[in-house]
Amino acid sequence: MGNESSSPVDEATPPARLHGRTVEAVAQYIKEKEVKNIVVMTGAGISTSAGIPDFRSPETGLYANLARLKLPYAEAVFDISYFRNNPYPFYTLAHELYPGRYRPTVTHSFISLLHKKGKLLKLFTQNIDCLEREAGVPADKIVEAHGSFATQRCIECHTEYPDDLMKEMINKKEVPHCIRGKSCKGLVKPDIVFFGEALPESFHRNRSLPARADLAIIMGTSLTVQPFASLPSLVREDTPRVLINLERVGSLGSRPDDVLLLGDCDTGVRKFADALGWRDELEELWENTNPDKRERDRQEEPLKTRQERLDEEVEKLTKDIDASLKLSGEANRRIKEELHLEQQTTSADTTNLSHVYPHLRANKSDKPCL
Ligand code: CNA
Repeated sequence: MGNESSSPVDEATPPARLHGRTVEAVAQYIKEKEVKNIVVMTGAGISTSAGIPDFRSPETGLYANLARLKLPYAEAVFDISYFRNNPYPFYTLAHELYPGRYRPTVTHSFISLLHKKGKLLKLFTQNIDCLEREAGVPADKIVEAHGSFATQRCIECHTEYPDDLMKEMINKKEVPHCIRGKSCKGLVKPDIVFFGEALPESFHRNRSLPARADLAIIMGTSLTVQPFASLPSLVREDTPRVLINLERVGSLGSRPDDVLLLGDCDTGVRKFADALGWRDELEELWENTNPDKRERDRQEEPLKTRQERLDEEVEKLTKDIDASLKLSGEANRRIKEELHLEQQTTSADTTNLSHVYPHLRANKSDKPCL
């Protein structure tokens, strides 16, 4: 399986599962077969439109722009041996890549929508930017194959380093050291997998999932970093695979049910959503990640709450008044009855209440009773 041919499938070969090698045919397959187990595999290309450069795109990629960090070779920025001697280039980059500075792309929202629709089996991402979480994909649906900025620890004694301190250090562009003090002065590094480090245990634990998928979607990756790059080949031969990427990569396009959507991811997922009839939902979900909208919602919320509180207050007061009017009506009735009784009894009767409620006697309508 891992060594499949990468030459494109003959155009004349008909697909086995799909009605055609188009995104519309994939949408039809999802609906007709009620597909629920979609595995998504992603890389840096899904975050480039958020403003985070990928590694390998010529001119715009990170590797093409690392000259300012004066590295001996571009990959050194993520090399653990190099980091031990010189952590500054990594921390310069970390300052730029740190989560919280970027908005998820519509492609991240598309993955989130797959989850909302109950169709996402697992997302395997090589990205460290945490934008999938930001877009609403739950952590238990994500395998961060190359780790992420979510946690960090000392590279010597592995003591965890607090999140708030890390954020502070990255913002100040300072290099954090182990919090154990004199006993360990090790460098602290986010739990991002560097070259020369093992992949997280969750990657290995979930590695069998592509074989269980009934559809695989591969987006924004050059599929050059192993072992991640071999994941698409673990998808069963008769399971459709969709590639949404600027270029053809890996063995995608070599099987009869491979569909290639070559171009940018955001355009690709919009086309996919159109074919599925999910476009409005997708745009709405993405709009919810817009910080301007979040800010507007935040500003409107207290106003709404104030208005709601006012409405509730008015409603409560109305009920109280109604209740007390009803009560006083009943009380008045009782009093009137007692006063009426009083009239009929002798003035020496000790049960008479006219001395207690003199105002009732003054009441015009009550006059006949007096
Ligand atoms: P890569 O090797 O840089 O490849 C990116 C791929 O995406 C290429 O094939 C590009 O043609 C393609 N691409 C770029 N922009 C778009 C776009 N808008 N639409 C469609 N396709 C596009 O990146 P990989 O993820 O394959 O390499 C694995 C590395 C990259 C992992 O170790 C990551 O940690 C690392 N990385 C992550 C981030 C991030 O978290 N956002 C950023 C940069 C690098």
